[in-house]
Amino acid sequence: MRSVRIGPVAAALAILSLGAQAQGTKDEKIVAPVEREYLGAASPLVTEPMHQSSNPKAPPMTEAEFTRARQIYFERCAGCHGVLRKGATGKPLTPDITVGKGTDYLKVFIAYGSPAGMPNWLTSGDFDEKTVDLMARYIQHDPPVPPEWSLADAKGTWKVLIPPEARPKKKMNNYNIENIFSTTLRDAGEIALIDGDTKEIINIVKTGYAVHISRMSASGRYLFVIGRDAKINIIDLWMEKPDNVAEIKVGLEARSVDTSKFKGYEDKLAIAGTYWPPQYTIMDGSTLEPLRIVSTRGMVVGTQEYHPEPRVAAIVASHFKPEFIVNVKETGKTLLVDYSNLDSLRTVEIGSAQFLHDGGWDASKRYFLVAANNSNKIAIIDAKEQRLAGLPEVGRIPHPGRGANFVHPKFGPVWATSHLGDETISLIGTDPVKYKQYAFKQVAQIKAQGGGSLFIKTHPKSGHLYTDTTLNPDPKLSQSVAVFDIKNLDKGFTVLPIAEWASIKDDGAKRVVQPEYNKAGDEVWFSVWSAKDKESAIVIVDDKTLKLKKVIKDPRLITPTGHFNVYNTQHDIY
Ligand code: DHE
Repeated sequence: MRSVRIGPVAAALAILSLGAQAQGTKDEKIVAPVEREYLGAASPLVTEPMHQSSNPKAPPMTEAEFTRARQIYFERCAGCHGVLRKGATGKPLTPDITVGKGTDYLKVFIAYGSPAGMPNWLTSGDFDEKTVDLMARYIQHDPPVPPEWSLADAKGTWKVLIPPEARPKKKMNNYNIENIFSTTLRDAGEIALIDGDTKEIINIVKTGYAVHISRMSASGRYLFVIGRDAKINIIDLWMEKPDNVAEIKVGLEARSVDTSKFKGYEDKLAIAGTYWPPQYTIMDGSTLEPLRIVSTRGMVVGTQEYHPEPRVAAIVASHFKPEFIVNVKETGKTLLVDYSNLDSLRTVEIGSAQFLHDGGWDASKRYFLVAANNSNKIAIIDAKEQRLAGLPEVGRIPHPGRGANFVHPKFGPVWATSHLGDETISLIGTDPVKYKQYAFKQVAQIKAQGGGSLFIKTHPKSGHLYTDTTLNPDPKLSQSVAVFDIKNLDKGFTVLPIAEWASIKDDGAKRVVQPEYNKAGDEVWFSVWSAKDKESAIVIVDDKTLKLKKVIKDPRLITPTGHFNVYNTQHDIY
């Protein structure tokens, strides 16, 4: 193990304090690397110019050192500690806290990490001693603030490539549009449109940097894609060869997009939430013209303390009212934004728990269930009565994607989530009429393969429930999935060796991620995700027999991760 040079008193103090944290459970030691890997993606803010303001109480830094440290911070640290270092899933690192601790003390934490999740940057080999020292000094200076993003900024990036009047008046291709898949090609900044019937690639479309999710318009014609750099593209599936028709950048960093689905508003509006600046933007649904920007800065649920950068996580469109359901991570609030009058915007604010992340509808599409991931809870929003229906405790770091809905023989309709931090699947009852005693409670926990799970999925026509273990440190688990028979959940699971079935020759990570059904609900697609210079693949499983049906390989399939079937995404079927 390499050592880091620090003063003896500070070292003793720091190690004492680390010792106290080291009593974390065995579980925590497994969770830390899994979570770190998940949160560790470089922020697009890395390349944004920012002003250096020096704190006279902090150790000096040259401009070159500050620039280098800032770059490392946004590549490695911002995902957990926040852009302004006010703390998110990681601890706050503002000068009022860090200056008092001093450089030597901070160096120990950076070098050796903590069982609560702080990586051991020196001993892992990621940082050398000089970098540890650089970062310990950097975090004692005032955090540089990235620029804001106004309507004028958004308009400056807005391009209508094909105006609505020049677009097809009817479908101009022979594709079975409802069974097209949009697959994220994460590190290529592209999506692959794949024909679900023939398994052929229809088009590879350029999108934003490290593209994140795809969503469908209510009519099923327009596909919306958002990149981590907050660039949105609309793809028109009616074109002879479906392609981009409009694009815009709604900020500097983002993850979520959706479109209006309430009767009378189909395809009319789109919305995107940003991580930076912390706000959401409502746009025209066919051109992406930005219409309204609303900040999410405000008070945290419970403590009612001000938070300067509450990031926007999952957004869904309500089926009950002309509303977008906007989940704000750090404040732990869900905003029901009425889009029927953008000049007089009405919002219902529902507080639940901190770090809202991802989620989906129950089968009736009345209740939206969203993971408050670092609170180990699921917030259940009643979209009809605009209130919190429940906030059950689940396993460690729930991560449902959109979750999975099925009818349990005893508990009736349930919604399920898997977890990043443990091997369980939690079932939550969702029928308050016929199964009142189980509604909005965790009614069962099933054991699956292991922690590090990202997504779980089923389909109304399927008798199976699939869950991945993408981020499990054991390659056997990260390269396979577990399948349960819904009628016999107690009987355990079958393991499908998805990566092995892909027959990839090289030594890539081959992480298996995100089960997604085809429209008929009789096939399940998985990505086999390796680094961008290694071979990846898509593996399709026959849902009835659980046998391999098809492997799609193509040099253009670079880092495939999420995939979205048009019909299932359009109708929120999962
Ligand atoms: Fe995601 C959904 C944020 C890392 C694949 N991801 C989401 C959503 C959010 C989010 C807020 C919900 C969007 C919605 O429903 O409107 N994701 C983040 C992060 O902040 C995080 C942890 C770190 C980062 O730097 O981005 C992160 N996500 C990842 C990955 O590493 C994944 C596995 C691979 C990738 O492509 O980047 C990944 N996230 C996905 C996918 C969904 C998603 C496939 C959509 C799931 C669905 O079924 O709808």
